[in-house]
Amino acid sequence: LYSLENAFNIDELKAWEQRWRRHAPKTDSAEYVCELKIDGSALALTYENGVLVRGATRGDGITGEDITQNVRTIRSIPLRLMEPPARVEVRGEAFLPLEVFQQINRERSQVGEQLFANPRNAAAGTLRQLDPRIVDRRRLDFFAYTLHIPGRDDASISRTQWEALELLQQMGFRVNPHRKLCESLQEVAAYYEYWDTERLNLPYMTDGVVVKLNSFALQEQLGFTQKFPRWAVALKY
Ligand code: 3BA
Repeated sequence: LYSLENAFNIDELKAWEQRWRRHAPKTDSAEYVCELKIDGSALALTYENGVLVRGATRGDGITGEDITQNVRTIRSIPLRLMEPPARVEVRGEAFLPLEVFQQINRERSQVGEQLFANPRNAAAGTLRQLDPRIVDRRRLDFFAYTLHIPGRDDASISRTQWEALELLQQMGFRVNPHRKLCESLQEVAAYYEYWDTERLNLPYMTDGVVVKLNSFALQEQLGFTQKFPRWAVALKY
């Protein structure tokens, strides 16, 4: 899995826009999809003939860790898909709702176990658990954000990230409802500022906004650096 380039303010967001535009100089207006950046563990799910056959974390970033049995306990991850292509890959973020995180730490303090520093560590620790029954009790949740069908041009499934998110939702995945399609960088900036305070009212932890160019054609034109896609940026709080 690729990682995301970080920006920490609107000036760095503008610099990111100037950089991607140098790689696609003929582009005038562009749409952006804003997604809340969920502070969890990135998961890659593989479905074969509609059946969930593998769930993996990023692990060391190269091989990934096979945690299929644990992933099967997450209620918002469908075990079967209706009318599926032969192979489907879905990526997203597994996370612990804040209330569950606090409950786990209360229980750990009662039995003298070391507390989890934050919900991300708790989610990652839970996914690495050897006993799926413990994972089951911890009520992990999952938001999907990438749909990929190997061997197929992604544009044959949907032409945009916005459509891909709708499709994931139709397939039965939980997709974060606070996504927004923006027509300008100014709208992206307003979304970022709005959620800076509003995110504190959400039942899960977020640490920024992920901004993605909506058009898959433009994404393909921009491609990747050694580490990240040029068509996305994490605007952090
Ligand atoms: N969107 C994390 N990467 C994300 C597909 C790209 C991406 C993320 C994202 C690369 C979130 C890096 C790890 C990774 C799948 C690679 C999000 C979030 N999009 N909404 C642009 O909510 N934390 N993380 N995950 N591929």
